[in-house]
Amino acid sequence: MKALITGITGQDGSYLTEFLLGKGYEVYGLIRRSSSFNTERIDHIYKDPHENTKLKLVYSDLTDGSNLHSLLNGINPDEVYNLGAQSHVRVSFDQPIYTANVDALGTLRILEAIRSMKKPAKFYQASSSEMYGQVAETPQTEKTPFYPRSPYGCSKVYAFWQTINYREAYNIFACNGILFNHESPRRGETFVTRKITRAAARIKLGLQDKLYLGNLEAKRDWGFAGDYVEAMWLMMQQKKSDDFVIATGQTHSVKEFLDEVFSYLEMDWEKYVEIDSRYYRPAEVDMLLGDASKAKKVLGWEPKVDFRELARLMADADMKIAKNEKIIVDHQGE
Ligand code: NAP
Ligand code: G4F
Repeated sequence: MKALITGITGQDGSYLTEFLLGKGYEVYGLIRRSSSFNTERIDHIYKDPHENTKLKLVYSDLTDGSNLHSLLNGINPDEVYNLGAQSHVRVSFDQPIYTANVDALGTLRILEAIRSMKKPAKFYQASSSEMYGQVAETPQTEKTPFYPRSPYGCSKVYAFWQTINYREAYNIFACNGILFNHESPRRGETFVTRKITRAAARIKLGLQDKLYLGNLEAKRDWGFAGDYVEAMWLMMQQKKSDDFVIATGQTHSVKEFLDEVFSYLEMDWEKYVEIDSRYYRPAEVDMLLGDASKAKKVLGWEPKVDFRELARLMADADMKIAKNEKIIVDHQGE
Protein backbone atom coordinates (compact mmCIF):
# COMPACT_ATOMS: atom_id res chain seq x y z
CA MET A 1 0.00 0.00 0.00
CA LYS A 2 1.13 3.51 -0.84
CA ALA A 3 0.10 6.54 1.25
CA LEU A 4 0.70 10.21 0.62
CA ILE A 5 0.70 12.61 3.57
CA THR A 6 0.47 16.40 3.39
CA GLY A 7 1.77 18.02 6.57
CA ILE A 8 4.22 15.17 7.19
CA THR A 9 6.60 17.51 9.05
CA GLY A 10 3.90 18.41 11.60
CA GLN A 11 2.95 16.72 14.87
CA ASP A 12 0.32 14.37 13.40
CA GLY A 13 2.27 13.75 10.20
CA SER A 14 5.19 12.36 12.15
CA TYR A 15 3.05 9.97 14.25
CA LEU A 16 1.04 8.87 11.22
CA THR A 17 4.25 8.15 9.27
CA GLU A 18 5.53 5.90 12.05
CA PHE A 19 2.14 4.18 12.23
CA LEU A 20 1.85 3.53 8.47
CA LEU A 21 5.45 2.37 8.09
CA GLY A 22 4.73 -0.05 10.95
CA LYS A 23 1.85 -1.43 8.85
CA GLY A 24 4.19 -1.97 5.87
CA TYR A 25 3.11 1.06 3.82
CA GLU A 26 5.33 2.97 1.44
CA VAL A 27 4.92 6.59 2.57
CA TYR A 28 5.28 9.73 0.46
CA GLY A 29 5.42 13.02 2.35
CA LEU A 30 4.98 16.50 0.93
CA ILE A 31 7.42 18.98 2.40
CA ARG A 32 7.76 22.71 1.88
CA ARG A 33 11.03 24.27 0.91
CA SER A 34 12.34 26.22 3.88
CA SER A 35 15.49 28.27 4.45
CA SER A 36 16.11 26.29 7.65
CA PHE A 37 15.57 22.62 8.49
CA ASN A 38 11.88 21.76 9.00
CA THR A 39 12.04 17.95 9.17
CA GLU A 40 13.00 17.64 12.87
CA ARG A 41 9.93 15.53 13.72
CA ILE A 42 10.64 12.92 11.04
CA ASP A 43 14.45 12.96 10.91
CA HIS A 44 14.66 9.90 13.17
CA ILE A 45 12.62 7.93 10.61
CA TYR A 46 14.35 9.30 7.53
CA LYS A 47 17.78 8.53 8.96
CA ASP A 48 16.81 4.99 10.00
CA PRO A 49 18.32 2.66 7.34
CA HIS A 50 15.41 0.20 7.75
CA GLU A 51 12.77 2.84 7.09
CA ASN A 52 14.35 5.35 4.71
CA THR A 53 13.70 3.31 1.59
CA LYS A 54 10.00 3.23 2.41
CA LEU A 55 9.72 6.96 3.20
CA LYS A 56 10.06 9.41 0.34
CA LEU A 57 9.87 13.18 0.69
CA VAL A 58 8.84 15.40 -2.19
CA TYR A 59 8.61 19.19 -2.40
CA SER A 60 5.18 20.68 -2.79
CA ASP A 61 2.74 23.13 -1.28
CA LEU A 62 -1.03 23.15 -0.82
CA THR A 63 -1.14 26.48 -2.67
CA ASP A 64 0.33 24.90 -5.83
CA GLY A 65 -2.52 23.09 -7.62
CA SER A 66 -0.70 22.08 -10.80
CA ASN A 67 2.19 20.60 -8.83
CA LEU A 68 -0.24 18.61 -6.64
CA HIS A 69 -1.96 17.38 -9.78
CA SER A 70 1.24 16.01 -11.34
CA LEU A 71 2.52 14.62 -8.03
CA LEU A 72 -0.62 12.62 -7.32
CA ASN A 73 -0.81 11.31 -10.87
CA GLY A 74 2.88 10.41 -10.79
CA ILE A 75 2.89 8.69 -7.39
CA ASN A 76 -0.59 7.12 -7.64
CA PRO A 77 -1.09 6.61 -3.90
CA ASP A 78 -3.84 4.33 -2.57
CA GLU A 79 -4.54 6.70 0.34
CA VAL A 80 -4.07 10.46 0.79
CA TYR A 81 -4.02 11.99 4.29
CA ASN A 82 -4.48 15.76 4.10
CA LEU A 83 -2.92 16.98 7.35
CA GLY A 84 -1.21 20.08 5.95
CA ALA A 85 -2.61 23.36 7.23
CA GLN A 86 -1.90 26.74 8.76
CA SER A 87 -3.12 25.17 11.98
CA HIS A 88 -2.79 27.98 14.53
CA VAL A 89 -6.14 29.56 15.43
CA ARG A 90 -4.69 32.82 16.82
CA VAL A 91 -2.46 33.25 13.74
CA SER A 92 -5.48 32.74 11.46
CA PHE A 93 -6.83 36.11 12.69
CA ASP A 94 -3.57 37.75 11.54
CA GLN A 95 -3.44 35.85 8.22
CA PRO A 96 -7.06 35.02 7.31
CA ILE A 97 -6.59 34.97 3.54
CA TYR A 98 -3.46 32.84 3.63
CA THR A 99 -5.20 30.47 6.08
CA ALA A 100 -8.20 30.11 3.76
CA ASN A 101 -5.92 29.59 0.76
CA VAL A 102 -4.07 26.71 2.43
CA ASP A 103 -6.74 25.15 4.67
CA ALA A 104 -9.86 25.62 2.54
CA LEU A 105 -8.67 25.91 -1.09
CA GLY A 106 -5.67 23.65 -0.44
CA THR A 107 -8.11 20.84 0.40
CA LEU A 108 -10.06 21.56 -2.77
CA ARG A 109 -6.83 21.44 -4.82
CA ILE A 110 -6.02 17.99 -3.42
CA LEU A 111 -9.57 16.77 -4.07
CA GLU A 112 -9.38 18.01 -7.67
CA ALA A 113 -6.04 16.23 -8.12
CA ILE A 114 -7.57 13.02 -6.76
CA ARG A 115 -10.54 13.37 -9.10
CA SER A 116 -8.13 13.50 -12.05
CA MET A 117 -6.43 10.21 -11.10
CA LYS A 118 -7.14 7.08 -13.15
CA LYS A 119 -7.94 5.24 -9.94
CA PRO A 120 -8.84 7.99 -7.42
CA ALA A 121 -7.06 7.57 -4.08
CA LYS A 122 -8.99 7.35 -0.81
CA PHE A 123 -8.96 10.72 0.96
CA TYR A 124 -8.73 11.66 4.66
CA GLN A 125 -9.43 15.26 5.67
CA ALA A 126 -8.07 16.63 8.96
CA SER A 127 -11.26 18.30 10.14
CA SER A 128 -11.37 19.98 13.51
CA SER A 129 -13.48 20.45 16.63
CA GLU A 130 -12.76 24.16 16.09
CA MET A 131 -15.63 23.98 13.55
CA TYR A 132 -18.11 23.71 16.48
CA GLY A 133 -16.86 27.06 17.80
CA GLN A 134 -19.67 28.57 19.82
CA VAL A 135 -21.10 25.17 20.56
CA ALA A 136 -24.76 24.49 19.76
CA GLU A 137 -24.88 21.52 22.17
CA THR A 138 -22.68 19.58 24.57
CA PRO A 139 -21.15 17.08 24.04
CA GLN A 140 -20.49 17.61 20.33
CA THR A 141 -21.24 14.73 17.93
CA GLU A 142 -21.16 14.22 14.15
CA LYS A 143 -24.68 15.73 14.10
CA THR A 144 -23.91 18.94 16.02
CA PRO A 145 -24.19 22.03 13.75
CA PHE A 146 -21.04 24.09 13.16
CA TYR A 147 -20.56 27.69 14.35
CA PRO A 148 -16.89 28.50 13.63
CA ARG A 149 -15.32 31.42 15.51
CA SER A 150 -12.08 32.01 13.57
CA PRO A 151 -10.78 32.23 9.99
CA TYR A 152 -9.20 28.83 10.71
CA GLY A 153 -12.54 27.34 11.81
CA CYS A 154 -14.35 28.81 8.78
CA SER A 155 -11.69 27.38 6.42
CA LYS A 156 -12.02 23.94 8.01
CA VAL A 157 -15.83 24.05 7.62
CA TYR A 158 -15.36 24.77 3.89
CA ALA A 159 -12.93 21.86 3.55
CA PHE A 160 -15.28 19.58 5.52
CA TRP A 161 -18.16 20.20 3.11
CA GLN A 162 -16.00 19.94 -0.01
CA THR A 163 -14.86 16.53 1.24
CA ILE A 164 -18.49 15.40 1.57
CA ASN A 165 -19.33 16.96 -1.78
CA TYR A 166 -16.60 15.00 -3.59
CA ARG A 167 -17.84 11.83 -1.90
CA GLU A 168 -21.41 12.44 -3.07
CA ALA A 169 -20.78 14.04 -6.47
CA TYR A 170 -17.89 11.87 -7.72
CA ASN A 171 -18.18 8.76 -5.58
CA ILE A 172 -14.69 9.29 -4.16
CA PHE A 173 -13.86 7.57 -0.85
CA ALA A 174 -13.49 10.75 1.22
CA CYS A 175 -13.81 10.96 4.99
CA ASN A 176 -13.58 13.65 7.67
CA GLY A 177 -11.95 12.96 11.01
CA ILE A 178 -13.36 15.63 13.33
CA LEU A 179 -10.51 15.55 15.79
CA PHE A 180 -10.63 17.34 19.12
CA ASN A 181 -7.38 18.85 20.45
CA HIS A 182 -4.57 16.34 20.62
CA GLU A 183 -1.13 16.96 22.00
CA SER A 184 2.23 15.28 22.53
CA PRO A 185 5.90 16.05 23.13
CA ARG A 186 5.97 16.86 19.38
CA ARG A 187 3.26 19.52 19.67
CA GLY A 188 4.24 22.94 18.27
CA GLU A 189 5.61 25.15 21.05
CA THR A 190 3.08 27.96 20.54
CA PHE A 191 0.02 25.79 21.33
CA VAL A 192 -1.03 26.21 24.93
CA THR A 193 -0.25 22.74 26.35
CA ARG A 194 3.28 22.60 24.97
CA LYS A 195 3.88 26.25 25.82
CA ILE A 196 3.03 25.34 29.41
CA THR A 197 5.12 22.15 29.65
CA ARG A 198 8.13 23.82 27.97
CA ALA A 199 7.95 26.82 30.30
CA ALA A 200 7.30 24.77 33.47
CA ALA A 201 10.38 22.61 32.80
CA ARG A 202 12.55 25.65 32.11
CA ILE A 203 11.26 27.46 35.20
CA LYS A 204 11.99 24.37 37.30
CA LEU A 205 15.64 24.46 36.18
CA GLY A 206 16.01 28.22 36.54
CA LEU A 207 16.19 28.89 32.80
CA GLN A 208 13.07 31.10 32.69
CA ASP A 209 11.20 33.29 35.25
CA LYS A 210 7.74 33.85 33.84
CA LEU A 211 5.12 32.33 31.58
CA TYR A 212 2.81 34.72 29.71
CA LEU A 213 -0.60 33.33 28.71
CA GLY A 214 -4.05 34.51 27.57
CA ASN A 215 -7.45 33.08 28.51
CA LEU A 216 -7.02 30.52 31.30
CA GLU A 217 -10.75 29.70 31.52
CA ALA A 218 -11.03 28.10 28.05
CA LYS A 219 -11.83 24.38 28.19
CA ARG A 220 -10.67 21.73 25.74
CA ASP A 221 -11.06 17.98 25.23
CA TRP A 222 -7.35 17.10 25.12
CA GLY A 223 -6.12 13.69 23.90
CA PHE A 224 -2.81 12.16 22.83
CA ALA A 225 -1.78 12.54 19.15
CA GLY A 226 -0.32 9.02 19.01
CA ASP A 227 -3.79 7.59 19.77
CA TYR A 228 -5.53 9.82 17.24
CA VAL A 229 -3.52 8.84 14.12
CA GLU A 230 -4.72 5.26 14.53
CA ALA A 231 -8.30 6.56 14.20
CA MET A 232 -7.37 8.27 10.89
CA TRP A 233 -6.15 4.98 9.47
CA LEU A 234 -9.17 3.05 10.77
CA MET A 235 -11.52 5.47 8.98
CA MET A 236 -9.70 4.74 5.70
CA GLN A 237 -10.13 0.95 6.14
CA GLN A 238 -13.96 1.06 6.28
CA LYS A 239 -16.13 -0.24 3.42
CA LYS A 240 -17.85 3.15 3.06
CA SER A 241 -16.37 6.57 3.72
CA ASP A 242 -17.95 8.50 6.59
CA ASP A 243 -17.23 11.24 9.16
CA PHE A 244 -16.18 10.58 12.75
CA VAL A 245 -15.64 12.56 15.95
CA ILE A 246 -12.41 11.59 17.73
CA ALA A 247 -12.23 12.78 21.33
CA THR A 248 -11.66 11.63 24.91
CA GLY A 249 -15.05 12.69 26.32
CA GLN A 250 -13.41 14.78 29.06
CA THR A 251 -12.93 18.52 29.14
CA HIS A 252 -10.43 20.56 31.21
CA SER A 253 -9.55 24.24 31.46
CA VAL A 254 -6.16 25.75 30.68
CA LYS A 255 -5.96 26.44 34.44
CA GLU A 256 -6.42 22.72 35.17
CA PHE A 257 -3.63 21.88 32.73
CA LEU A 258 -1.40 24.39 34.53
CA ASP A 259 -2.32 22.79 37.89
CA GLU A 260 -1.57 19.30 36.60
CA VAL A 261 1.84 20.17 35.12
CA PHE A 262 3.15 22.54 37.80
CA SER A 263 2.05 20.34 40.71
CA TYR A 264 3.69 17.32 39.01
CA LEU A 265 6.93 19.36 38.89
CA GLU A 266 6.29 20.46 42.54
CA MET A 267 5.69 24.14 41.80
CA ASP A 268 2.82 26.62 42.21
CA TRP A 269 1.92 28.06 38.78
CA GLU A 270 0.36 31.18 40.30
CA LYS A 271 3.85 32.42 41.20
CA TYR A 272 5.03 32.35 37.59
CA VAL A 273 2.07 32.87 35.24
CA GLU A 274 1.13 36.35 34.03
CA ILE A 275 -1.68 37.32 31.72
CA ASP A 276 -0.76 39.01 28.45
CA SER A 277 -3.68 40.36 26.42
CA ARG A 278 -1.78 39.62 23.17
CA TYR A 279 -2.68 35.97 23.62
CA TYR A 280 -6.43 36.62 23.73
CA ARG A 281 -8.35 36.02 20.50
CA PRO A 282 -10.82 38.44 18.85
CA ALA A 283 -13.42 35.64 19.25
CA GLU A 284 -12.89 32.68 21.57
CA VAL A 285 -14.11 29.09 21.63
CA ASP A 286 -14.99 28.74 25.32
CA MET A 287 -15.53 25.01 25.65
CA LEU A 288 -15.19 21.84 23.59
CA LEU A 289 -16.22 18.35 24.64
CA GLY A 290 -16.49 15.52 22.13
CA ASP A 291 -18.62 12.39 22.05
CA ALA A 292 -16.70 9.67 20.15
CA SER A 293 -19.39 6.97 20.56
CA LYS A 294 -19.70 6.46 16.79
CA ALA A 295 -15.93 5.92 16.38
CA LYS A 296 -15.94 3.53 19.34
CA LYS A 297 -18.82 1.53 17.89
CA VAL A 298 -17.92 1.51 14.16
CA LEU A 299 -14.11 1.74 14.22
CA GLY A 300 -13.52 0.01 17.55
CA TRP A 301 -11.33 3.01 18.48
CA GLU A 302 -10.60 4.04 22.10
CA PRO A 303 -8.25 6.71 23.48
CA LYS A 304 -5.50 5.14 25.63
CA VAL A 305 -3.83 8.16 27.26
CA ASP A 306 -5.86 10.27 29.71
CA PHE A 307 -5.48 13.95 30.69
CA ARG A 308 -3.15 13.35 33.64
CA GLU A 309 -0.91 10.93 31.73
CA LEU A 310 -0.77 13.34 28.80
CA ALA A 311 0.30 16.27 31.00
CA ARG A 312 2.94 14.12 32.68
CA LEU A 313 4.40 12.57 29.56
CA MET A 314 4.72 16.04 28.01
CA ALA A 315 6.29 17.44 31.19
CA ASP A 316 8.77 14.53 31.35
CA ALA A 317 9.82 15.04 27.72
CA ASP A 318 10.28 18.78 28.23
CA MET A 319 12.30 18.21 31.42
CA LYS A 320 14.75 16.18 29.30
CA ILE A 321 15.06 19.01 26.79
CA ALA A 322 15.46 21.61 29.56
CA LYS A 323 18.18 19.55 31.27
CA ASN A 324 20.20 19.57 28.04
CA GLU A 325 19.64 23.31 27.68
CA LYS A 326 20.85 23.78 31.26
CA ILE A 327 24.07 21.85 30.57
CA ILE A 328 24.80 24.20 27.64
CA VAL A 329 24.00 27.32 29.68
CA ASP A 330 26.16 26.13 32.62
CA HIS A 331 28.97 25.27 30.23
CA GLN A 332 28.84 28.75 28.66
CA GLY A 333 29.08 30.29 32.15
CA GLU A 334 32.28 28.41 33.04
P1 NAP B 1 1.04 21.14 12.71
O1 NAP B 1 1.97 20.47 13.66
O2 NAP B 1 0.90 22.62 12.74
O3 NAP B 1 1.51 20.70 11.23
C1 NAP B 1 0.99 21.34 10.10
C2 NAP B 1 1.66 20.77 8.87
O4 NAP B 1 1.14 21.44 7.71
C3 NAP B 1 3.20 21.00 8.83
O5 NAP B 1 3.81 19.87 8.25
C4 NAP B 1 3.33 22.19 7.89
O6 NAP B 1 4.57 22.25 7.23
C5 NAP B 1 2.21 21.87 6.89
N1 NAP B 1 1.83 23.03 6.10
C6 NAP B 1 1.54 24.29 6.52
N2 NAP B 1 1.26 25.08 5.47
C7 NAP B 1 1.36 24.31 4.36
C8 NAP B 1 1.23 24.55 2.97
N3 NAP B 1 0.95 25.77 2.49
N4 NAP B 1 1.41 23.52 2.12
C9 NAP B 1 1.73 22.29 2.56
N5 NAP B 1 1.90 21.98 3.88
C10 NAP B 1 1.71 23.00 4.75
O7 NAP B 1 -0.42 20.53 12.83
P2 NAP B 1 -0.92 19.17 13.54
O8 NAP B 1 -1.21 19.47 14.97
O9 NAP B 1 -0.02 18.09 13.17
O10 NAP B 1 -2.35 18.98 12.84
C11 NAP B 1 -2.48 18.25 11.63
C12 NAP B 1 -3.77 18.65 10.93
O11 NAP B 1 -4.87 18.36 11.79
C13 NAP B 1 -3.90 20.12 10.58
O12 NAP B 1 -4.63 20.20 9.39
C14 NAP B 1 -4.71 20.69 11.72
O13 NAP B 1 -5.40 21.84 11.29
C15 NAP B 1 -5.64 19.54 12.02
N6 NAP B 1 -6.12 19.40 13.39
C16 NAP B 1 -5.25 19.41 14.43
C17 NAP B 1 -5.72 19.21 15.72
C18 NAP B 1 -4.77 19.19 16.90
O14 NAP B 1 -5.25 19.33 18.03
N7 NAP B 1 -3.49 18.96 16.70
C19 NAP B 1 -7.09 19.00 15.95
C20 NAP B 1 -7.95 18.99 14.84
C21 NAP B 1 -7.46 19.17 13.56
P3 NAP B 1 5.85 23.02 7.88
O15 NAP B 1 6.44 22.06 8.88
O16 NAP B 1 6.71 23.28 6.71
O17 NAP B 1 5.32 24.26 8.53
O1 G4F C 1 -3.56 25.38 22.20
P1 G4F C 1 -4.43 26.30 21.43
O2 G4F C 1 -3.77 27.33 20.59
O3 G4F C 1 -5.40 25.37 20.58
P2 G4F C 1 -6.80 25.65 19.83
O4 G4F C 1 -7.01 27.10 19.57
O5 G4F C 1 -7.85 24.94 20.59
O6 G4F C 1 -6.54 24.97 18.42
C1 G4F C 1 -5.95 23.68 18.33
O7 G4F C 1 -6.96 22.70 18.42
C2 G4F C 1 -7.90 22.71 17.32
C3 G4F C 1 -8.92 21.60 17.60
O8 G4F C 1 -10.02 22.14 18.29
C4 G4F C 1 -7.13 22.45 16.04
F1 G4F C 1 -7.99 22.36 14.99
C5 G4F C 1 -6.12 23.57 15.83
O9 G4F C 1 -5.36 23.29 14.65
C6 G4F C 1 -5.17 23.61 17.02
O10 G4F C 1 -4.41 22.42 17.00
O11 G4F C 1 -5.40 27.07 22.43
C7 G4F C 1 -6.24 26.38 23.33
C8 G4F C 1 -6.90 27.39 24.28
C9 G4F C 1 -7.55 28.56 23.57
O12 G4F C 1 -8.82 28.81 24.14
C10 G4F C 1 -6.64 29.75 23.85
O13 G4F C 1 -7.30 31.00 23.92
O14 G4F C 1 -5.87 27.96 25.10
C11 G4F C 1 -6.09 29.35 25.20
N1 G4F C 1 -4.82 30.01 25.52
C12 G4F C 1 -4.57 30.72 26.65
N2 G4F C 1 -3.34 31.22 26.61
C13 G4F C 1 -3.72 30.06 24.74
C14 G4F C 1 -2.78 30.83 25.44
N3 G4F C 1 -3.44 29.49 23.54
C15 G4F C 1 -2.22 29.70 23.01
N4 G4F C 1 -1.91 29.13 21.82
N5 G4F C 1 -1.27 30.47 23.64
C16 G4F C 1 -1.50 31.06 24.86
O15 G4F C 1 -0.65 31.76 25.40
